[in-house]
Amino acid sequence: MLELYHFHGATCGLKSRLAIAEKGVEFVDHAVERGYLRSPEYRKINPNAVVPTLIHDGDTILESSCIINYIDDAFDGPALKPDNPLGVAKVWWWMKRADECLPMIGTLTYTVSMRPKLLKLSPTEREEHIEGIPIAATRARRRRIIEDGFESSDFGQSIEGLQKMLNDMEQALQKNEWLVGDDYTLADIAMTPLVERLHELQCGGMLETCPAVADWYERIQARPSYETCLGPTPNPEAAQHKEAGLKAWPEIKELLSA
Ligand SMILES: N[C@@H](CCC(=O)N[C@@H](CS)C(=O)NCC(=O)O)C(=O)O
Repeated sequence: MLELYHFHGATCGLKSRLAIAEKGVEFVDHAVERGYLRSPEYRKINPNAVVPTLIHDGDTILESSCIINYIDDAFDGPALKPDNPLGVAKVWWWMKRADECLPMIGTLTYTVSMRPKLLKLSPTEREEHIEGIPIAATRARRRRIIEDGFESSDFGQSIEGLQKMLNDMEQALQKNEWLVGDDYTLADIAMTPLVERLHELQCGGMLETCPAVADWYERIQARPSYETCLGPTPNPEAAQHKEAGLKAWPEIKELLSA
């Protein structure tokens, strides 16, 4: 039995669900609430209190890149990696890149959309929220985001890093239809939720200089896996992201042109 723990609105959760949908694998969908991630019950299976968590016949697999690679290797269905070592290395390069960019998209999401809610908590509740984050680096970053908002050094660095990510994608997609050649691979899956979140946060303007990425994103949206994952269960935080993103865009645009 294959089981996936995720929450709707989690970028890494979407990554795993896209891989499952592309392979056409049956799974038990444990869509949980964010709050559940910190429960002792969940922390027994994922001590980092994050999603995704994949459980296959009782074995637990953590980390979204390891999860999508495992799904590709363990199940029948279309291959999501090339059949040659160089192609596989290129796919891993993008998966590593997606992992590096995740804290940046998290910083953007929290600064723009989640921070206003967190600032409404009482000082004790806010402290509980921060101290409840098991990973020290994430905890420290969350504290800076809440305290300094758009002024945090994390924010500027993340915008710069995400624009660099889009520029790298643009270079690859000027040459090929998909990130690694002519076939859709795990590289495309890994990058999809990051570009999806930029759109949710109304940062589509960042793609103005990246026409090939914009075209790629249209091809991504036309795939049945996109509809399977986001059609019936769109991100419940999408409206909040949109409203907050529209307000934040002038600030982001200024940072980009600095
Ligand atoms: N490196 C981990 C990162 C996992 C991660 O940070 N997941 C986020 C969602 S994308 C999460 O669960 N955050 C908990 C929260 O927002 O409370 C992976 O790739 O699986």
